Amino acid sequence: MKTDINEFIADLEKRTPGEKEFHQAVEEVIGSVWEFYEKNPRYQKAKILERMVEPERVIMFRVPWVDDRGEVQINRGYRIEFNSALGPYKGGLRFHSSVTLSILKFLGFEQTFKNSLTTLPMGGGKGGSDFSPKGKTDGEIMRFCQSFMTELYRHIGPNTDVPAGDIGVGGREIGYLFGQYKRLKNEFTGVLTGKGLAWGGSLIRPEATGFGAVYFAQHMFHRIGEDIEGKIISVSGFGNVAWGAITKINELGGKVVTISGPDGYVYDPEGISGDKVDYLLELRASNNDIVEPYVNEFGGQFFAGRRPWEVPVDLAMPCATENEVDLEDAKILVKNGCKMLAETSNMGCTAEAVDFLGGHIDYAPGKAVNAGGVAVSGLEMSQNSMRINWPREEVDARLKVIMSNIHETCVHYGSNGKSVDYVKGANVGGFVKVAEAMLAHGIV
Ligand code: 2IT
Repeated sequence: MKTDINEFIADLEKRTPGEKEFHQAVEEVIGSVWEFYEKNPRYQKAKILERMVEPERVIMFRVPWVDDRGEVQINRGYRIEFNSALGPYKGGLRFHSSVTLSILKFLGFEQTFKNSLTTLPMGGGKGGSDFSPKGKTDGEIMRFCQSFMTELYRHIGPNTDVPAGDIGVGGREIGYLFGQYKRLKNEFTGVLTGKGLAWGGSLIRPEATGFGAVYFAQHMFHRIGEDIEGKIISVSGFGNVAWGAITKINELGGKVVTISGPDGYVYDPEGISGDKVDYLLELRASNNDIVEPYVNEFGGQFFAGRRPWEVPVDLAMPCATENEVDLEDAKILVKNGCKMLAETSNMGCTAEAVDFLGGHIDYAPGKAVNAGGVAVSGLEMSQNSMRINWPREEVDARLKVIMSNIHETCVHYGSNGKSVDYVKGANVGGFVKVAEAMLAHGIV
């Protein structure tokens, strides 16, 4: 039995050399739940934590496809089936050149606790490929998706593993993946979420991650007697998640002054609202992965190669990718009067940034803040099982209740009287249910 947190981490690092993002994600969770774990000999005896950091199954495969010039391309495909204690493996697929086993293991690990927080019956999984849709034609993306699914289809199913989108995988990719699955299996089932509305998708799924994150941030403000209305907010990214968050912030009377891409960030002091929000969809559809064209359309300033955290705001919402806020960024945010950071990307802050922010302002981690996305995926699964479609209001009402419950769970497990440790609250809250289910299932 591991007696000490450092020994546990050292052992993990020895068994998974080089997987630094995975180690970072595990360390954060273990740091929060260790005290709880030590007080529960039942968990220790069953080696719950030791089992939790080992994925139930890792699938890696070759994805060959032919580009428009007739040249053969090879990518690597993955599906990490991390934990099925609470339901079928559930989590997105990421198509991006930065994808590695370590990144997908960190995401699958986080997903297990996030899905637990939603209260819906979903286990944790994640997958994807080092394929980058940037600059690819529609035909190339389709052929890649078909080749990817030609291997993946044998490992997934509506009661086994239900993938969805993530970075680089949106409605178009889910369509091609679904089409190939249906063809290979001769089955029309809810095997993927994020589907089109005409073929089994759920209303609000595209908006859900961003909407849910803003509902969560609104609860954070309400807890300290404030409101999103009138607040100045910085957002990073310009994809689906940023778009959903910006839409909801405008609805609630906040003002978003930044977006960003791999090329730099845009500062628009007038606020990103109205047509400017619709334009984000155009930018995304162009497949170029740059935000600079925004200033040619609407004005504002573009800062090449920089991140938006140097702009003074009340609330920061990282909506792009992991480790996009480092210690320096965190210090500048706090120095400029930022009151709150609602992490909307998965592990958006480095470990050092999390430590610093936690000591100065309200910081809530991605697995709580962004859980609205997978929550509405869970609602899509329910609708598919019942073979009905709920109206928009019904899905949105359920999303609101789920986000409110997640906030309450964080407060329940993370409150120390006056302030709330959202990291501890989310990690312990997510952990307890998974641990109890694993105990009930025996040594499997
Ligand atoms: O990180 C995430 O929670 C997602 N990419 C969504 C996963 C899902 O199954 O909807």
